[in-house]
Amino acid sequence: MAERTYLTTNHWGTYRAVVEDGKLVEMRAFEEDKDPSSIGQGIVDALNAPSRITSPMVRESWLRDVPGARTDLRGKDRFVALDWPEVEELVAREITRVRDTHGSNAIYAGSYGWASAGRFHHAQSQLKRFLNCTGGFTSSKFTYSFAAAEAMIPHVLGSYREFLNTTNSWSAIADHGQLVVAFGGIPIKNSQIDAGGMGVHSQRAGIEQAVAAGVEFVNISPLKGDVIPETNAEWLPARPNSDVALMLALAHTIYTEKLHAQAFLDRYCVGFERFADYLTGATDSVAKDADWAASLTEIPADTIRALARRMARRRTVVSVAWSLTRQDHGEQPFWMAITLAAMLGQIGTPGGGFAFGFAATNSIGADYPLLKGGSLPQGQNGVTDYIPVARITDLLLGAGKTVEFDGHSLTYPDIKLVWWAGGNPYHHHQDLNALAKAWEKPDTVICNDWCWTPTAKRADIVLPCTTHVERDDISMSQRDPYVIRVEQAVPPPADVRNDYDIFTGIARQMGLETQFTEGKTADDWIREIYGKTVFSAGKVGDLASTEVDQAKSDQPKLNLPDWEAFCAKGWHKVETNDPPRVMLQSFVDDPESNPLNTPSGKIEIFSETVAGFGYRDCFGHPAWFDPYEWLGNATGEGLHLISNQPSTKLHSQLDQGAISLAGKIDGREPVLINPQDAKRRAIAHGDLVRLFNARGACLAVAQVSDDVRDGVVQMATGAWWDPDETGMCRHGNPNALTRDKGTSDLGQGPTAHTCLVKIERFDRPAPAVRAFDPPEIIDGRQS
Ligand SMILES: Nc1nc2c(c(=O)[nH]1)N[C@H]1C(S)=C(S)[C@@H](COP(=O)(O)OP(=O)(O)OC[C@H]3O[C@@H](n4cnc5c(=O)[nH]c(N)nc54)[C@H](O)[C@@H]3O)O[C@H]1N2
Ligand SMILES: Nc1nc2c(c(=O)[nH]1)N[C@H]1C(S)=C(S)[C@@H](COP(=O)(O)OP(=O)(O)OC[C@H]3O[C@@H](n4cnc5c(=O)[nH]c(N)nc54)[C@H](O)[C@@H]3O)O[C@H]1N2
Ligand SMILES: [Mo]
Repeated sequence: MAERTYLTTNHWGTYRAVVEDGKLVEMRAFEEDKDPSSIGQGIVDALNAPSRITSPMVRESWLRDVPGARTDLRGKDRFVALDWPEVEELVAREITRVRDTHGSNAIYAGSYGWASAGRFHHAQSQLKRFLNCTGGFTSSKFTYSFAAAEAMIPHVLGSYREFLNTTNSWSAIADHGQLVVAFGGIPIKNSQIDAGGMGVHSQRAGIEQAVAAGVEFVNISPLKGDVIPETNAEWLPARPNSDVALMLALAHTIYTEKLHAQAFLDRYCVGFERFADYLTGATDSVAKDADWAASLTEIPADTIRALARRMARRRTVVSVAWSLTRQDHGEQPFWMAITLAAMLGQIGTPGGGFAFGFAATNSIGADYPLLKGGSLPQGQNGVTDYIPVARITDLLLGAGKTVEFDGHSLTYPDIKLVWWAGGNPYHHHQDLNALAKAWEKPDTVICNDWCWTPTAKRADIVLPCTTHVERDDISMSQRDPYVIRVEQAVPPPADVRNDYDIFTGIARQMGLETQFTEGKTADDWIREIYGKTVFSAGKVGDLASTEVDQAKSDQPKLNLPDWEAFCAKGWHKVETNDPPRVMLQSFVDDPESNPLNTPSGKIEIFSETVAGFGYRDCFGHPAWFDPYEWLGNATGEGLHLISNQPSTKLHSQLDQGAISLAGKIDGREPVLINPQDAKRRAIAHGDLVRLFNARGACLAVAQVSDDVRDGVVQMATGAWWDPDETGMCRHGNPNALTRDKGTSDLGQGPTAHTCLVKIERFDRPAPAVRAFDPPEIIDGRQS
């Protein structure tokens, strides 16, 4: 059979898409990638499954009546398949109506989500550029990944992103480090992916390099499997959400035994004394010592003291997983980790200091130079209203309501139109039953996607787009050495379009085509984006945005091939011979000449700015706050639910594909439960169970295992939400159970990892899973 291969990349890696007789049959690992992820295979059978959306659609009541009609039928109504010109006209008319009657801020298009990895066909960039041409939209700030840190850490270090991208590398830890204390582990499952795609998977080799060099690991997590077995890590199964108590106790031992680096604190930090008064209990009569923490964390006091001494004696990295920010008071763990590392005095040394999120993506811990990729310009947003990203339900219900956020008061606009392209809020948001109620509020919901996700099913207008294997693009990640020329492998279904073409068509209806396209084709834009990448790489090649930053930057120049040479080979690997960079080294070498971008120019262990906000849930220094629900206040049969990232997919993407389906049991999500907890509830391995709390319920299949500590159950995110009439998800989406509350007035981040549930055997007949069924569709096409 005639076989052809095409190079393609998405978040989970680079592959040779194998096409036989015009059909995608396999995703073969890119020959450079020695540790490829199987996630990419999921596209093969998903591509043209019944869950594929093959033409534009409008919800029946919306079409028959007016915008806003029977919004309670979203997700239940039939859809009418229409021709593109008719749908373009409907959309153009609706945007114009909402803008002219209510103002552009009545359009919410934060449109949070991971979409696909190509630099040009990036759904959010396309949507935002388009809406900016129409007058703008209410946007969102920060990410679900670590919103609390995005708000908090700039007050402490002057920037967050900079320190995310310059995390100590595994090679530096292998050469100089001795101990990695990993709060939330170093979960290899998560390193399969990267935001902009990647050429090769390097995380496992990095960890193994450190292991081979004799570096020791401590895994502080409810899950034993949060580190690879090769690390031989000591497992401290602390109670979920108790990390700050543990860090405080480590700090207390280090301080009271005078193991702390006073000279470092004096020269590079401000406010340690005020923090120390809290630590010792001088301010609140509670010494945050190992005995105090032992009851909160369920880690013995002697173990805590021994670990503190070991940390002070060794070259130690204090590593914090991003998950620690996605919990109540998620501002505190990173701040406290920085404080602890400052007390050890090893910040700015290779193999010491702190690290945010090893293995959270492939590139964190890699040594490569930072590549600043070009992107599609989004233009100017005429609307200044925004929300902290996870306040979507609150926004839809709360027109005119005022909320606190990082020292500001924000007033919610009245949203009439919601537009999502490249995200799945019915996967990512907490308390989905509450979201579904709020979702009835806007007049119109528009969704661009390629498959019938729960969000697409709950839209009024569905605009079907191409997938990453159906279009040309280029792909690159900031800390990955590969730039990939993505080739279209197969044609899309006849009535499916690139997001760019979808927006071009609507822009044409509104007389805005030239403004949107600037007269350029997709190919023109892709080439232009590559050109910008070549330019910025040659000029400086890093994150530096101003001339001053660029002049100061120690980043080497990177030379990329010209467009023709790049396309001829299909990919390019950026190489430099520079030694590994060390986070904060220039600051530590010369803090006067290289101050941090904080008010004091130093690390702010006490922040006058934050103290000045006067928040009751975030003080001027890191502190312990009881989470709103956790094992510390659980009554009766309450268990802590960890809904972490799935190993078989990226969020909800490709949940309908073979790789994700193979990880399910009888088509449902597995839930990990400890033998003791299972026995107490007469639950056996493989039983169908119901998880429930006051917010909702879902089904799952019990997997009894010692790899999860007692009192905790673990269920990955990403199963497409499939509620029955009572709101119980038949498929196993944990966001049926999680609470929708902000981390604090400072960050307002999501708090999925703070959640108590009960669990029982489900002895009724098992209901069929309908998650991947398309809605009922009637054909309204003229042609
Ligand atoms: N309980 C719980 N919930 C969580 C988390 C947790 O730990 N626990 N984690 C949170 C985190 S960190 C995140 S980042 C979020 C992730 O949440 P999301 O980013 O919203 O999840 P995805 O499933 O990646 O959604 C991307 C959507 O884009 C679509 N798509 C892909 N390519 C294209 C394209 O080219 N064009 C268009 N128009 N659409 C496209 C996909 O089909 C998919 O529906 O989830 C959050 N939710
Ligand atoms: N395969 C795959 N990889 C992914 C993703 C995916 O969907 N699939 N998503 C990507 C995205 S968008 C993000 S933001 C990152 C997220 O990266 P992380 O935030 O690191 O991801 P999680 O898997 O939610 O959490 C990591 C581990 O933290 C532990 N944990 C949870 N709560 C606590 C706690 O209170 N204390 C302690 N000590 N440990 C705790 C859990 O056991 C969990 O396995 O992953 C990325 N990588
Ligand atoms: Mo994320």
